[in-house]
Amino acid sequence: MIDDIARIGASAPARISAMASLDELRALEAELLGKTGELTALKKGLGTLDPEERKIAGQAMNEARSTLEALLADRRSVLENAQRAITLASERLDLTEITDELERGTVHLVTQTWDRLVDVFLGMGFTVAEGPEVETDWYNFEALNIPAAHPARGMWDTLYVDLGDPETVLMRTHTSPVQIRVMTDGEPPIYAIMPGRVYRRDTADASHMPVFHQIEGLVVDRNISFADLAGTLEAFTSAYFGGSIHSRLRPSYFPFTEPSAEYDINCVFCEGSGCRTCGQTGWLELGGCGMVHPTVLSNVGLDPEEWSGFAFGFGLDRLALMRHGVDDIREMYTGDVRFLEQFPS
Ligand code: 2NL
Repeated sequence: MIDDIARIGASAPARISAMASLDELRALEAELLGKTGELTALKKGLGTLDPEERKIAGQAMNEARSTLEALLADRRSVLENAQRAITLASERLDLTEITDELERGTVHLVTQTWDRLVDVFLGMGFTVAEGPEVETDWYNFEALNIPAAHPARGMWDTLYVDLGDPETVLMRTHTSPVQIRVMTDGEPPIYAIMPGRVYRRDTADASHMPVFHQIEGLVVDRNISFADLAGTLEAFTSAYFGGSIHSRLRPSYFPFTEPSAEYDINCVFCEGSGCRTCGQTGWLELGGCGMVHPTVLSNVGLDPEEWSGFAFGFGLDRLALMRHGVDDIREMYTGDVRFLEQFPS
C-alpha cells in the first residue's frame, strides 16, 4: 500500500501541471481525491492492515493528500489567472478610440432661442430673473388682479397640484408670478426679463402644448409711459429680427395691464406683402403688453402715484417656430434628431 501511495504521489505533479483548463483540473482532482478516487480506494483497504502498518500507511496517505491538495491549488490559481487575462483581453474597450467622424449633438432650438433673447435684453440693460414652476394662487392669479370669480380666469386652463386646500397650489400658467416676486422682494427701478417654462391644461396639437415657454419683461420706474413700452418693443424687434422688421401695438385686454395691447411684428417671411404664414396681413402676432395695472402695483406694496411701469409677454416656442418657419409646436418636444439637427448651434 505504501508503494501505491508513493506511486500516486510521484506521478501527481506531472499529471496536475499537464491540465490545461479548470474543467480538466476539476476532473483530475476527482480522480485523485474524490469519493471514487484513487486515494479514497486505497483508504478503504486500511482496515485490512495490522495496527502498526495501518498507522504508517494512514500517515503516508494524509501527507499525500495534503501534497496533492497544495499542488492542485497552485495549478488552479495559475489557470484562473490565465482565464482572467483572456476575459479581460476579450472585454477590453478602448475609450480613446475615435471612429471616422464624431457625431455631435446641438443645443435644442428652445434653448438657442432662450439664449438669444436673453442676449438681446442684456444688451438693452435688462437683468434676468427666474422663479418656481409650482406656484400659489396668489402669485399666479390674485396678485395679478385675477380673483377667483373673475371671468378672465378662463383665459388660463390651469393644472392644479394636489397640495393644501383645493386649487391653491398650481403649475404656473405664465411667468408673471416671477414678476410679482421681483416687485415684492426688490425695489424699483426694475428692468428685468423672466424666461421660463409654463403649464396649461391643454391637449397637444399643432399650436398648443401643455408645457411650453414664455418670456416676459417688466419695467417699473418713475415716469414710465406707454411711449417707453412702444420704444422698448421696437428696439427689441429690430435687435432680434433685424433692422427691416418693425413692431406695432393694437388695443387689447389683460386684467393685469391698463391699457393693454397686442404686439405684432412685420411678417418675417414676406416682409409685409402678405403670405400664407401671416394670413395675407403682413403682420405676425407675437404677444401682449401694457402698462402695469395700479391694482397690481398696490398688491406688491408699490404706490401707483409714485411708480409706473410696463410689462410684456410672448411665447418663446412660438417665436422660434416663426423664425424658422416650423408649422407644428410638437416638433419642439418630440426630440426627433432629424428635426433637431436642422438647427446646428
Ligand atoms: C401674452 C401676454 C402679457 C404681461 C404679460 C404682466 C406681468 C405683471 C404685471 C403686468 Cl407682474 N403684466 N405681464 C402683461 C401683458 C401681457 O403676456 O400674450 N403672453 C404670451
